[in-house]
This record gives sequence, structure tokens and C-alpha cells, in this order.
Amino acid sequence: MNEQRVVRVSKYLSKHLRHQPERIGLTLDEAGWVEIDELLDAARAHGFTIERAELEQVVTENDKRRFAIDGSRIRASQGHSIEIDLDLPVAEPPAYLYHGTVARFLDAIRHEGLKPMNRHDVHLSADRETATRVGARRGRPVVLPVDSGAMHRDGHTFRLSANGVWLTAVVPPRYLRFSR
Ligand code: HQG
Repeated sequence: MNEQRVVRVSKYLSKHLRHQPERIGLTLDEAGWVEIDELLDAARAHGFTIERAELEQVVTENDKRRFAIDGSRIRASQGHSIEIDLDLPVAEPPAYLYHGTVARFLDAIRHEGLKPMNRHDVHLSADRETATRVGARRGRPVVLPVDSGAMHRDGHTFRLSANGVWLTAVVPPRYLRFSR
């Protein structure tokens, strides 16, 4: 399976496991899970055939472990726009987490803090390198340190996704460090 195919299958899975399951007639359960057989049948019926071995390869080799398999079921580990409850345990964050963004959003972020935008939660990274990659999807990356220790002390809840992404509802501006 070449890299291009892996990316294509991964994007197809993201689209239907995070955003638009109904597009291929799929219904996810309340925690985002669906039977793998149902997913493969639905994809095939809608003109995108994925072999089971391909699916397994994408799940295990995916650069960000975006998908999780549990027995006969699969789900996206984070990043949903549809209403689901991942049912992740609350976790104590490290003192600092990082958010990667781009300069054109900074004015809004300074005023409003970080908002989940189209997703369920604000996504934060445990290290600067990851946050830099996240920001670089949109242009020259700007990394904002988040005082997650203070947020935690002030009662904000954090959850850690199966693939190491820290999730929280919002980050008010006072917890962000702007270097300029
Ligand atoms: C920005 C990818 C204006 C925020 C990545 C970001 C990550 C604001 C964008 C995961 C704002 C939302 C998530 C405000 C936040 N005003 N802009 N108040 N607050 N923003 O894609 O964090 O490949 O929903 O800075 O690698 O970029 O999908 O979030 O630029 O892990 O697995 O609004 O998605 O993973 O964008 O990325 P996103 P994100 P996957």
C-alpha cells in the first residue's frame, strides 16, 4: 500500500468517522464506535472499496494513530464535529501544553481565547514540536504555550485522547502566553 493510498483511506475514514457518517448511511454509537464490517460495506456501497487489510494497516501505521479498534469496532480517537461523547476519563494535565496556530488568528485568540471552532474541544499538544506541525497545516506556525497547570487548579477539565491529544472545552486568554 503506497503512502498516497494510506493518506486517501485515512482521509476517507476521518470524514466518515468524525464528520459525516450519514453521507454513506452510517450511524455511529454515542461514543463514536461503528462495526468495522458495517463501515466497509457502507464505503463499498458508496464507491470507495477498502480492503480489511488496508484498514488495519491505516489504523496501525497512521502517523497520528487517529483511529482506534476495539474488537470488531472502530472509531476516530478525537477530532469529531458530530455530537458524540468519547467518554474519556478526566486527567491532570502537565504544567504547560501547547497550541499551534497561525498569525492571522492571533487577534481573535487574544480577545476570545482558544475556542473549539468546528470541533468538540480545543486540541492541545504535550510538546512544541507537535504543536508546530499542527500550526504548519495553515501557514507559518505560531506556538502558544498554555498554562494548563493554572487552568487545572482553577477547575477547567482536561481529557487525554487515546492518541495523546489533550482536549479541553475552551482556553480563556489569561492562560495563554503571547510572545509578542
Ligand atoms: C483557531 C489535526 C479564531 C485554532 C491537528 C485553529 C490537530 C481560533 C483553528 C487537530 C480561535 C481550528 C486539531 C479563535 C482557535 N478565533 N481562530 N477564538 N480559537 N482558533 O483544525 O487545533 O489531522 O479545528 O488556532 O493535527 O488546528 O485532523 O483545530 O487554527 O491535532 O487528526 O481555529 O486536527 O489533526 O482548527 O487541529 P482545527 P487545530 P488531524
